[in-house]
Amino acid sequence: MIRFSTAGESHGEALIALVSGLPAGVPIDIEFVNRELWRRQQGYGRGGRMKIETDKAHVLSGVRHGKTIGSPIAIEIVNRDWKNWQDKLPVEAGDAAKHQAVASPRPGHADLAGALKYNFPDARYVLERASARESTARVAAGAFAKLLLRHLGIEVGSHVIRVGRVELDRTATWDEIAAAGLRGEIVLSCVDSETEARMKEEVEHASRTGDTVGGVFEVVVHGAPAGLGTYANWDERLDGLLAQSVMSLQAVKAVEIGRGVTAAESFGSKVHDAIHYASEETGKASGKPTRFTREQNNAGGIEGGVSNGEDIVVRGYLKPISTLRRPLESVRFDTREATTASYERSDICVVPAAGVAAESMVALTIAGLAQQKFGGDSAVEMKRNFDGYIEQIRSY
Ligand code: EPS
Repeated sequence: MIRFSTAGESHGEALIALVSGLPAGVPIDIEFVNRELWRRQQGYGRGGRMKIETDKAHVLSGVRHGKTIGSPIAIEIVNRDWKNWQDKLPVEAGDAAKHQAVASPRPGHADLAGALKYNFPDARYVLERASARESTARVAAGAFAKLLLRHLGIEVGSHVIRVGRVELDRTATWDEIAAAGLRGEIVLSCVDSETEARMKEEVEHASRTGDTVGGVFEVVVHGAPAGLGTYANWDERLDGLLAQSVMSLQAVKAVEIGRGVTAAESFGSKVHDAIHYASEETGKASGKPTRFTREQNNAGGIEGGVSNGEDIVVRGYLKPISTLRRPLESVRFDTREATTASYERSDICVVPAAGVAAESMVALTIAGLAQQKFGGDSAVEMKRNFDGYIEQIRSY
Protein backbone atom coordinates (compact mmCIF):
# COMPACT_ATOMS: atom_id res chain seq x y z
CA MET A 1 0.00 0.00 0.00
CA ILE A 2 1.41 3.39 -0.97
CA ARG A 3 0.96 5.99 1.75
CA PHE A 4 2.16 9.54 1.93
CA SER A 5 1.92 12.48 4.25
CA THR A 6 3.42 15.94 4.45
CA ALA A 7 4.60 18.26 7.19
CA GLY A 8 5.76 21.84 7.18
CA GLU A 9 4.45 25.38 7.21
CA SER A 10 4.62 28.16 4.67
CA HIS A 11 7.24 30.21 6.54
CA GLY A 12 8.81 27.43 8.59
CA GLU A 13 12.25 25.99 8.00
CA ALA A 14 11.28 23.32 5.48
CA LEU A 15 8.54 21.16 4.00
CA ILE A 16 8.69 17.40 4.38
CA ALA A 17 7.12 14.59 2.34
CA LEU A 18 7.09 11.02 3.63
CA VAL A 19 6.25 8.30 1.10
CA SER A 20 6.10 4.61 1.93
CA GLY A 21 5.09 1.48 0.07
CA LEU A 22 6.93 2.05 -3.20
CA PRO A 23 8.55 -1.20 -4.36
CA ALA A 24 12.33 -1.51 -4.30
CA GLY A 25 14.31 -0.95 -7.49
CA VAL A 26 12.38 1.98 -9.03
CA PRO A 27 14.94 4.22 -10.77
CA ILE A 28 14.84 7.70 -9.21
CA ASP A 29 15.83 10.66 -11.32
CA ILE A 30 16.30 13.58 -8.93
CA GLU A 31 16.49 15.99 -11.85
CA PHE A 32 12.98 14.90 -12.78
CA VAL A 33 11.74 15.47 -9.21
CA ASN A 34 13.28 18.96 -9.20
CA ARG A 35 11.83 19.71 -12.60
CA GLU A 36 8.37 18.87 -11.22
CA LEU A 37 8.99 21.24 -8.30
CA TRP A 38 10.06 23.91 -10.79
CA ARG A 39 6.89 23.38 -12.84
CA ARG A 40 4.77 23.98 -9.72
CA GLN A 41 6.50 27.31 -9.19
CA GLN A 42 5.66 28.61 -12.67
CA GLY A 43 2.71 30.36 -14.21
CA TYR A 44 1.67 33.89 -15.07
CA GLY A 45 0.21 35.59 -12.00
CA ARG A 46 2.42 34.12 -9.27
CA GLY A 47 3.45 36.39 -6.38
CA GLY A 48 6.77 37.60 -4.97
CA ARG A 49 7.41 34.40 -3.00
CA MET A 50 8.28 32.46 -6.13
CA LYS A 51 11.19 34.84 -6.75
CA ILE A 52 12.59 33.91 -3.33
CA GLU A 53 12.21 30.13 -3.54
CA THR A 54 14.05 27.63 -5.75
CA ASP A 55 12.40 24.42 -4.60
CA LYS A 56 14.76 21.42 -4.57
CA ALA A 57 14.22 17.90 -3.22
CA HIS A 58 16.68 16.79 -0.56
CA VAL A 59 16.15 13.03 -0.24
CA LEU A 60 16.99 11.86 3.27
CA SER A 61 16.08 8.18 3.08
CA GLY A 62 14.69 5.32 1.01
CA VAL A 63 16.81 5.85 -2.11
CA ARG A 64 20.33 4.46 -2.58
CA HIS A 65 22.47 4.33 -5.72
CA GLY A 66 19.67 5.97 -7.72
CA LYS A 67 16.94 3.45 -6.88
CA THR A 68 14.26 3.00 -4.21
CA ILE A 69 15.12 0.35 -1.60
CA GLY A 70 11.58 -0.33 -0.35
CA SER A 71 11.94 1.64 2.88
CA PRO A 72 10.10 4.91 3.59
CA ILE A 73 11.29 7.86 1.55
CA ALA A 74 11.70 11.18 3.37
CA ILE A 75 12.13 14.31 1.28
CA GLU A 76 12.93 17.78 2.57
CA ILE A 77 12.35 20.98 0.63
CA VAL A 78 13.94 23.97 2.31
CA ASN A 79 12.00 27.25 2.54
CA ARG A 80 14.53 29.89 1.56
CA ASP A 81 12.18 32.52 3.05
CA TRP A 82 12.75 30.99 6.53
CA LYS A 83 15.71 33.31 7.10
CA ASN A 84 13.23 36.25 7.04
CA TRP A 85 10.84 34.52 9.45
CA GLN A 86 12.92 32.73 12.06
CA ASP A 87 12.51 35.55 14.60
CA LYS A 88 8.78 35.90 13.84
CA LEU A 89 7.95 32.19 13.96
CA PRO A 90 10.55 30.54 16.21
CA VAL A 91 10.09 27.00 17.47
CA GLU A 92 11.12 28.25 20.91
CA ALA A 93 9.05 30.80 22.87
CA GLY A 94 10.99 33.66 21.25
CA ASP A 95 10.13 37.35 21.56
CA ALA A 96 6.33 37.95 21.54
CA ALA A 97 6.86 41.49 20.26
CA LYS A 98 8.11 40.04 16.95
CA HIS A 99 4.99 37.93 16.39
CA GLN A 100 3.34 38.90 13.10
CA ALA A 101 -0.39 38.57 13.76
CA VAL A 102 -2.96 38.23 10.98
CA ALA A 103 -5.41 40.62 12.65
CA SER A 104 -8.59 40.18 10.57
CA PRO A 105 -9.62 36.99 8.74
CA ARG A 106 -9.79 36.88 4.93
CA PRO A 107 -13.17 35.76 3.57
CA GLY A 108 -12.66 32.54 1.62
CA HIS A 109 -9.49 31.61 3.51
CA ALA A 110 -9.17 29.12 6.38
CA ASP A 111 -8.38 32.08 8.72
CA LEU A 112 -11.63 32.38 10.69
CA ALA A 113 -12.69 28.72 10.77
CA GLY A 114 -9.14 27.69 11.71
CA ALA A 115 -8.76 30.29 14.49
CA LEU A 116 -12.12 29.28 16.01
CA LYS A 117 -11.30 25.59 15.76
CA TYR A 118 -7.80 25.72 17.27
CA ASN A 119 -8.54 28.58 19.67
CA PHE A 120 -5.82 30.84 18.24
CA PRO A 121 -6.03 34.57 19.01
CA ASP A 122 -5.34 35.42 15.34
CA ALA A 123 -4.91 33.59 12.03
CA ARG A 124 -1.10 33.41 11.76
CA TYR A 125 -0.72 29.71 12.57
CA VAL A 126 -3.79 28.85 10.48
CA LEU A 127 -2.48 30.24 7.23
CA GLU A 128 0.97 28.81 7.87
CA ARG A 129 -0.36 25.28 7.40
CA ALA A 130 -3.44 25.96 5.25
CA SER A 131 -1.21 27.69 2.67
CA ALA A 132 -0.83 26.14 -0.77
CA ARG A 133 2.90 26.19 -0.10
CA GLU A 134 2.19 22.71 1.32
CA SER A 135 1.49 21.47 -2.21
CA THR A 136 5.27 21.62 -2.80
CA ALA A 137 5.66 18.52 -0.61
CA ARG A 138 2.81 16.80 -2.46
CA VAL A 139 4.56 17.46 -5.77
CA ALA A 140 7.79 15.91 -4.45
CA ALA A 141 5.85 12.81 -3.32
CA GLY A 142 3.90 12.76 -6.59
CA ALA A 143 7.12 12.82 -8.61
CA PHE A 144 8.09 9.50 -6.98
CA ALA A 145 4.67 8.06 -7.86
CA LYS A 146 5.14 9.27 -11.44
CA LEU A 147 8.51 7.51 -11.63
CA LEU A 148 6.85 4.25 -10.54
CA LEU A 149 4.07 4.74 -13.12
CA ARG A 150 6.65 5.54 -15.79
CA HIS A 151 8.12 2.09 -15.09
CA LEU A 152 4.70 0.67 -16.12
CA GLY A 153 4.37 2.96 -19.15
CA ILE A 154 1.72 5.18 -17.52
CA GLU A 155 2.08 8.96 -17.77
CA VAL A 156 0.30 11.87 -16.09
CA GLY A 157 0.05 15.43 -17.42
CA SER A 158 -2.07 18.54 -17.05
CA HIS A 159 -3.04 21.71 -18.85
CA VAL A 160 -5.17 24.77 -18.18
CA ILE A 161 -8.58 24.89 -19.85
CA ARG A 162 -10.02 28.02 -18.24
CA VAL A 163 -8.82 31.21 -16.56
CA GLY A 164 -11.69 33.40 -15.37
CA ARG A 165 -13.97 34.01 -18.35
CA VAL A 166 -11.55 32.61 -20.98
CA GLU A 167 -11.98 28.96 -21.95
CA LEU A 168 -10.16 26.60 -24.32
CA ASP A 169 -12.92 25.68 -26.76
CA ARG A 170 -11.63 22.31 -27.96
CA THR A 171 -10.36 18.97 -26.65
CA ALA A 172 -6.57 18.72 -26.38
CA THR A 173 -4.76 15.56 -27.50
CA TRP A 174 -2.44 13.69 -25.14
CA ASP A 175 0.56 14.72 -27.29
CA GLU A 176 -0.36 18.40 -26.90
CA ILE A 177 -0.75 18.04 -23.13
CA ALA A 178 2.56 16.18 -22.82
CA ALA A 179 4.30 18.88 -24.90
CA ALA A 180 2.73 21.65 -22.73
CA GLY A 181 4.34 20.03 -19.68
CA LEU A 182 7.77 20.09 -21.28
CA ARG A 183 7.69 23.74 -22.31
CA GLY A 184 10.64 25.59 -20.84
CA GLU A 185 8.47 28.58 -19.99
CA ILE A 186 5.03 27.89 -18.55
CA VAL A 187 2.91 31.00 -19.05
CA LEU A 188 -0.53 29.60 -18.38
CA SER A 189 0.00 26.02 -19.55
CA CYS A 190 -2.68 26.22 -22.24
CA VAL A 191 -2.20 24.13 -25.40
CA ASP A 192 -3.53 26.91 -27.64
CA SER A 193 -1.36 30.03 -27.83
CA GLU A 194 -4.18 32.40 -28.89
CA THR A 195 -6.36 31.27 -25.95
CA GLU A 196 -3.36 31.50 -23.65
CA ALA A 197 -2.81 35.12 -24.67
CA ARG A 198 -6.42 35.91 -23.75
CA MET A 199 -6.01 34.06 -20.44
CA LYS A 200 -2.99 36.23 -19.74
CA GLU A 201 -5.10 39.35 -20.28
CA GLU A 202 -7.59 37.98 -17.75
CA VAL A 203 -4.78 37.73 -15.17
CA GLU A 204 -3.62 41.26 -16.04
CA HIS A 205 -7.15 42.55 -15.56
CA ALA A 206 -7.28 40.95 -12.09
CA SER A 207 -3.86 42.37 -11.24
CA ARG A 208 -4.82 45.90 -12.32
CA THR A 209 -7.99 45.86 -10.24
CA GLY A 210 -6.41 44.43 -7.04
CA ASP A 211 -8.34 41.22 -7.64
CA THR A 212 -7.59 37.51 -8.16
CA VAL A 213 -8.85 35.01 -10.74
CA GLY A 214 -9.58 31.28 -10.69
CA GLY A 215 -10.04 28.73 -13.45
CA VAL A 216 -10.04 25.08 -14.43
CA PHE A 217 -7.17 22.62 -14.99
CA GLU A 218 -7.43 19.20 -16.55
CA VAL A 219 -5.28 16.24 -15.49
CA VAL A 220 -4.92 13.33 -17.93
CA VAL A 221 -3.56 9.85 -17.18
CA HIS A 222 -2.30 8.21 -20.37
CA GLY A 223 -1.65 4.48 -20.74
CA ALA A 224 -3.48 3.20 -17.64
CA PRO A 225 -5.04 -0.23 -18.20
CA ALA A 226 -8.70 -1.06 -17.73
CA GLY A 227 -9.43 -2.42 -14.27
CA LEU A 228 -8.11 0.11 -11.73
CA GLY A 229 -10.63 0.77 -8.95
CA THR A 230 -13.83 -1.19 -8.41
CA TYR A 231 -17.60 -0.77 -8.11
CA ALA A 232 -17.59 -3.55 -5.49
CA ASN A 233 -17.26 -1.13 -2.55
CA TRP A 234 -18.17 2.55 -2.36
CA ASP A 235 -14.79 3.60 -1.03
CA GLU A 236 -12.82 1.77 -3.71
CA ARG A 237 -14.36 3.50 -6.75
CA LEU A 238 -11.69 5.20 -8.84
CA ASP A 239 -13.76 8.33 -9.53
CA GLY A 240 -14.46 8.80 -5.81
CA LEU A 241 -10.79 8.36 -4.92
CA LEU A 242 -9.65 10.81 -7.58
CA ALA A 243 -12.30 13.33 -6.54
CA GLN A 244 -11.08 13.31 -2.97
CA SER A 245 -7.43 13.52 -3.87
CA VAL A 246 -7.95 16.52 -6.19
CA MET A 247 -10.56 18.23 -3.99
CA SER A 248 -8.09 18.11 -1.10
CA LEU A 249 -5.88 20.63 -2.89
CA GLN A 250 -6.00 24.21 -1.66
CA ALA A 251 -8.56 26.39 -3.53
CA VAL A 252 -10.16 23.49 -5.48
CA LYS A 253 -13.93 23.78 -5.07
CA ALA A 254 -15.25 21.25 -7.61
CA VAL A 255 -13.95 18.16 -9.39
CA GLU A 256 -15.27 16.78 -12.67
CA ILE A 257 -14.57 13.38 -14.22
CA GLY A 258 -14.57 13.53 -18.03
CA ARG A 259 -17.53 15.61 -19.18
CA GLY A 260 -19.50 15.06 -15.97
CA VAL A 261 -20.81 18.63 -15.78
CA THR A 262 -22.16 18.93 -19.34
CA ALA A 263 -23.43 15.32 -19.18
CA ALA A 264 -25.93 16.44 -16.54
CA GLU A 265 -27.62 18.72 -19.05
CA SER A 266 -27.51 16.34 -22.08
CA PHE A 267 -29.33 13.21 -23.29
CA GLY A 268 -27.81 9.76 -22.80
CA SER A 269 -27.45 9.19 -26.55
CA LYS A 270 -25.13 12.24 -26.72
CA VAL A 271 -23.13 11.44 -23.60
CA HIS A 272 -22.11 7.79 -23.59
CA ASP A 273 -19.09 6.62 -25.58
CA ALA A 274 -20.03 3.97 -28.17
CA ILE A 275 -17.86 0.83 -28.09
CA HIS A 276 -15.95 -0.62 -31.07
CA TYR A 277 -13.39 -3.37 -31.43
CA ALA A 278 -10.08 -2.90 -33.22
CA SER A 279 -8.50 -5.60 -35.37
CA GLU A 280 -5.33 -7.23 -34.03
CA GLU A 281 -3.24 -4.99 -36.28
CA THR A 282 -4.97 -1.68 -35.50
CA GLY A 283 -5.14 -2.61 -31.84
CA LYS A 284 -1.38 -3.17 -31.70
CA ALA A 285 -0.64 0.02 -33.64
CA SER A 286 -2.73 2.10 -31.21
CA GLY A 287 -0.34 1.11 -28.39
CA LYS A 288 -3.35 0.96 -26.05
CA PRO A 289 -3.67 -1.83 -23.52
CA THR A 290 -7.12 -2.91 -24.79
CA ARG A 291 -8.58 -3.46 -28.26
CA PHE A 292 -12.01 -2.18 -27.23
CA THR A 293 -12.01 1.37 -28.58
CA ARG A 294 -14.04 4.56 -28.27
CA GLU A 295 -14.23 7.50 -30.63
CA GLN A 296 -14.97 9.88 -27.80
CA ASN A 297 -14.17 9.84 -24.11
CA ASN A 298 -16.92 11.73 -22.31
CA ALA A 299 -16.69 9.23 -19.45
CA GLY A 300 -13.12 10.41 -18.79
CA GLY A 301 -11.80 6.84 -18.86
CA ILE A 302 -13.91 5.66 -15.90
CA GLU A 303 -17.15 3.65 -15.99
CA GLY A 304 -18.70 2.20 -12.84
CA GLY A 305 -15.79 3.44 -10.78
CA VAL A 306 -13.37 1.32 -12.85
CA SER A 307 -10.82 2.54 -15.42
CA ASN A 308 -11.83 1.38 -18.92
CA GLY A 309 -8.49 1.75 -20.73
CA GLU A 310 -9.14 5.19 -22.21
CA ASP A 311 -7.29 8.27 -20.95
CA ILE A 312 -8.42 9.12 -17.41
CA VAL A 313 -9.57 12.76 -17.34
CA VAL A 314 -10.05 14.74 -14.11
CA ARG A 315 -10.82 18.44 -13.99
CA GLY A 316 -10.33 20.69 -11.00
CA TYR A 317 -12.24 23.95 -10.57
CA LEU A 318 -10.24 26.53 -8.68
CA LYS A 319 -11.79 29.45 -6.83
CA PRO A 320 -9.92 32.75 -7.09
CA ILE A 321 -7.22 33.10 -4.40
CA SER A 322 -8.80 34.62 -1.27
CA THR A 323 -6.03 37.11 -0.44
CA LEU A 324 -7.09 40.33 -2.17
CA ARG A 325 -5.01 43.47 -2.53
CA ARG A 326 -8.33 45.30 -2.31
CA PRO A 327 -9.63 43.36 0.67
CA LEU A 328 -13.25 42.55 1.48
CA GLU A 329 -15.00 43.51 4.70
CA SER A 330 -13.96 41.67 7.83
CA VAL A 331 -13.71 42.05 11.59
CA ARG A 332 -10.69 42.44 13.89
CA PHE A 333 -10.03 39.33 15.99
CA ASP A 334 -9.08 41.36 19.07
CA THR A 335 -11.64 44.22 19.22
CA ARG A 336 -14.41 42.79 16.93
CA GLU A 337 -14.38 46.15 15.13
CA ALA A 338 -15.36 46.26 11.48
CA THR A 339 -12.35 46.57 9.18
CA THR A 340 -11.03 45.10 5.94
CA ALA A 341 -9.36 41.67 5.70
CA SER A 342 -5.63 41.40 6.32
CA TYR A 343 -3.40 41.41 3.27
CA GLU A 344 -0.44 39.04 2.97
CA ARG A 345 1.83 38.74 -0.06
CA SER A 346 0.08 36.27 -2.34
CA ASP A 347 -0.63 35.21 -5.93
CA ILE A 348 -3.14 36.51 -8.47
CA CYS A 349 -3.61 33.30 -10.44
CA VAL A 350 -2.36 29.78 -9.64
CA VAL A 351 -4.29 27.57 -12.07
CA PRO A 352 -1.20 26.05 -13.82
CA ALA A 353 0.53 25.38 -10.48
CA ALA A 354 -2.62 23.76 -9.09
CA GLY A 355 -2.69 21.56 -12.20
CA VAL A 356 0.84 20.34 -11.44
CA ALA A 357 -0.11 19.67 -7.81
CA ALA A 358 -3.21 17.80 -9.00
CA GLU A 359 -1.05 15.66 -11.33
CA SER A 360 0.81 14.59 -8.19
CA MET A 361 -2.35 13.71 -6.31
CA VAL A 362 -3.67 11.77 -9.30
CA ALA A 363 -0.31 10.01 -9.79
CA LEU A 364 -0.24 8.99 -6.10
CA THR A 365 -3.80 7.65 -6.36
CA ILE A 366 -3.18 5.69 -9.57
CA ALA A 367 0.18 4.39 -8.28
CA GLY A 368 -1.55 3.26 -5.07
CA LEU A 369 -4.19 1.34 -7.00
CA ALA A 370 -1.57 -0.15 -9.33
CA GLN A 371 0.44 -1.29 -6.34
CA GLN A 372 -2.71 -2.83 -4.83
CA LYS A 373 -3.65 -4.64 -8.05
CA PHE A 374 -0.23 -5.78 -9.25
CA GLY A 375 1.56 -5.95 -5.91
CA GLY A 376 5.21 -6.83 -5.68
CA ASP A 377 8.02 -5.85 -3.33
CA SER A 378 10.36 -5.02 -6.20
CA ALA A 379 9.84 -3.05 -9.38
CA VAL A 380 10.75 -6.20 -11.37
CA GLU A 381 8.06 -8.26 -9.65
CA MET A 382 5.46 -5.53 -10.07
CA LYS A 383 6.27 -5.12 -13.79
CA ARG A 384 6.05 -8.86 -14.37
CA ASN A 385 2.59 -8.95 -12.74
CA PHE A 386 1.56 -5.86 -14.70
CA ASP A 387 2.73 -7.33 -18.03
CA GLY A 388 0.88 -10.56 -17.29
CA TYR A 389 -2.34 -8.64 -16.70
CA ILE A 390 -1.89 -6.57 -19.88
CA GLU A 391 -1.46 -9.83 -21.81
CA GLN A 392 -4.67 -11.16 -20.22
CA ILE A 393 -6.55 -8.02 -21.33
CA ARG A 394 -5.11 -8.16 -24.86
CA SER A 395 -6.12 -11.76 -25.34
CA TYR A 396 -9.51 -11.37 -23.65
C1 EPS B 1 2.86 29.43 -2.28
C2 EPS B 1 1.50 29.58 -2.38
C3 EPS B 1 0.78 30.71 -1.80
C4 EPS B 1 1.79 31.82 -1.62
C5 EPS B 1 2.92 31.30 -0.74
C6 EPS B 1 3.70 30.32 -1.50
O1 EPS B 1 0.25 30.30 -0.58
P1 EPS B 1 -1.14 30.77 0.03
O2 EPS B 1 -2.09 29.64 -0.21
O3 EPS B 1 -0.81 30.95 1.47
O4 EPS B 1 -1.53 32.06 -0.66
O5 EPS B 1 1.19 32.93 -1.13
O6 EPS B 1 3.79 32.31 -0.44
C7 EPS B 1 3.67 33.01 0.67
C8 EPS B 1 2.90 32.66 1.66
C9 EPS B 1 4.55 34.20 0.72
O7 EPS B 1 5.26 34.37 1.69
O8 EPS B 1 4.56 34.91 -0.25
C10 EPS B 1 3.48 28.35 -2.99
O9 EPS B 1 2.80 27.83 -3.88
O10 EPS B 1 4.65 28.01 -2.74
